[in-house]
Amino acid sequence: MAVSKAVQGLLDEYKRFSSKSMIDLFNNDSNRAKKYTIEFNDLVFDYSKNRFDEKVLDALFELAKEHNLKERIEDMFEGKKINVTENRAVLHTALRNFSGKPVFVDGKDVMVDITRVLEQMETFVKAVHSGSFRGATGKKLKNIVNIGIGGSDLGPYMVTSALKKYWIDGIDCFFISNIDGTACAEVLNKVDAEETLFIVASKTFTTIETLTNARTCREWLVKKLGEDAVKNHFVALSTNAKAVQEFGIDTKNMFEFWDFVGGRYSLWSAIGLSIALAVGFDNFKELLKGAEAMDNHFRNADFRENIPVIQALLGIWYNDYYNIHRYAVIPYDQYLKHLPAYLQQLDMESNGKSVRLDNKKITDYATGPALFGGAGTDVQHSFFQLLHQGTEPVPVDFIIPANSQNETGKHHLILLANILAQAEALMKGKTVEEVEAELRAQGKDEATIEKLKLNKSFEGNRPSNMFIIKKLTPFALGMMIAMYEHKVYTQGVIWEIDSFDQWGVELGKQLALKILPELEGGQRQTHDCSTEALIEKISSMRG
Ligand code: G6Q
Repeated sequence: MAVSKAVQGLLDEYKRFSSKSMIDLFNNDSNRAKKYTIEFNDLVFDYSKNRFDEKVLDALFELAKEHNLKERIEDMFEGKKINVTENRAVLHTALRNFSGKPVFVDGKDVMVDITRVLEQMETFVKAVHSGSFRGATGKKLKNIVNIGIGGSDLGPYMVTSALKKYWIDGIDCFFISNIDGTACAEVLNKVDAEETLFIVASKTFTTIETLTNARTCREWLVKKLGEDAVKNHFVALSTNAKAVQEFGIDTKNMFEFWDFVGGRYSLWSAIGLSIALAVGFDNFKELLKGAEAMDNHFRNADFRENIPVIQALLGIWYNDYYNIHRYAVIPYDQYLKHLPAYLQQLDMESNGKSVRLDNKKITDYATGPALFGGAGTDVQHSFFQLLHQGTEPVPVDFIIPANSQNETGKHHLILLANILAQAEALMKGKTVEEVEAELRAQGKDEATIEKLKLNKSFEGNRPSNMFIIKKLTPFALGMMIAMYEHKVYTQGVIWEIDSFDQWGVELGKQLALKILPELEGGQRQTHDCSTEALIEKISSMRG
């Protein structure tokens, strides 16, 4: 099949370059680390431990050019309807636009509504914290329970956990997402109704998990405090005022957002209310400001200095040319332990697509890689074996703050030493000769050396990015999340897919709606014989 000029350029580069080892690149260029490190607002991005040289990078920038990346970035910021299958603009960037400049969608400046809701959020957050908005029995509201799922849960959950150190005194935060009744029960067992604020977070206000959980919480509250208490204990975050009203939440207790905010891009909108309640409005604003700083960087920095663009292009290089279809994100920070789960949705729901923008099925290249991860050093003791010695390399994003929020003895220095050591080990590896020499020096006999030398060697040449922030502040976190958002978009542009729809989640929902009445004892429907047998088995097991 004919390939474009830029793709051919990269195929040629792959042929020329792929057998080269990073260690040689470092040995031949003492300036490599400096050359391939970008510093931006106390964020250091060292991408030197990746498998590329200047010519590869040039070829990747050619690819970006061929896909009109610069114009496509502008399209997003300017509110063009780049979510083509849903015919929507994509303007999470407008939610953190403090420039004073308008942003238009269909001739309307969306900043007017955005500013209004932000002010509404500020007023409400301050009222809860000061106690001027109280529970029905007059007690201050100190338990915040966010009821939402997917984009209406993962962002606020990750951010509130990441910013635990900034939580307002006396406030506690809980998240109910799963339809599994356990999720609800576990939270309701912990909170006192009189002091609890339920936030029903649902863009559509039709999501079965969220509405079922919200109804259960509502019934629980009404049983304890009466129907009239709902107005003091329930607020809604949604685009759907009618459904909010039907549910029984007064729309003056509703915080609005809009179709141009995608679920997984919504933590910057009213969906971030739980964040603002947890850390205070000023810190929420700092989070937005960090994201805005990254937006400006993404929009204006030359691609050679552009963190999300370089991050994305290196990902493309591995995915499309090395055929590595997975990557790992390892934050070395306990507070960031939910970041990989959040990024899983951001990346995999955005770029796990197989239809192009021109409506053609993708048959000759792979799109979004699978993402996994967890907090270091914990995961060093679980899946790092595969990272070091598995048959295929896994590119890694390492993330760490230089300063801990809980400096305790040598803990943070040990953490820092570990992250640096892991990146170095992945890159350098350990040759069979080195292992032999080491074993010999330990006095091992030749038979033992022969038995162990392959097992104890590391082929190395395994790529990683290193992100270091000065400290995990709301601003730094905002920058990093926005960085990943823009990386994902950049890759979507190169793969020519719509990174902002999610049709792939629909089929399972439809089938669940068909199966539910069957499990309730209704008439059996036709399925494949496995599903039919399983329905039968489960029904009999439940008696
Ligand atoms: C994200 C998706 C999805 C969505 C949830 C919840 O981009 O659209 O994860 O956020 O399905 O949807 P609601 O907010 O409408 O309940």
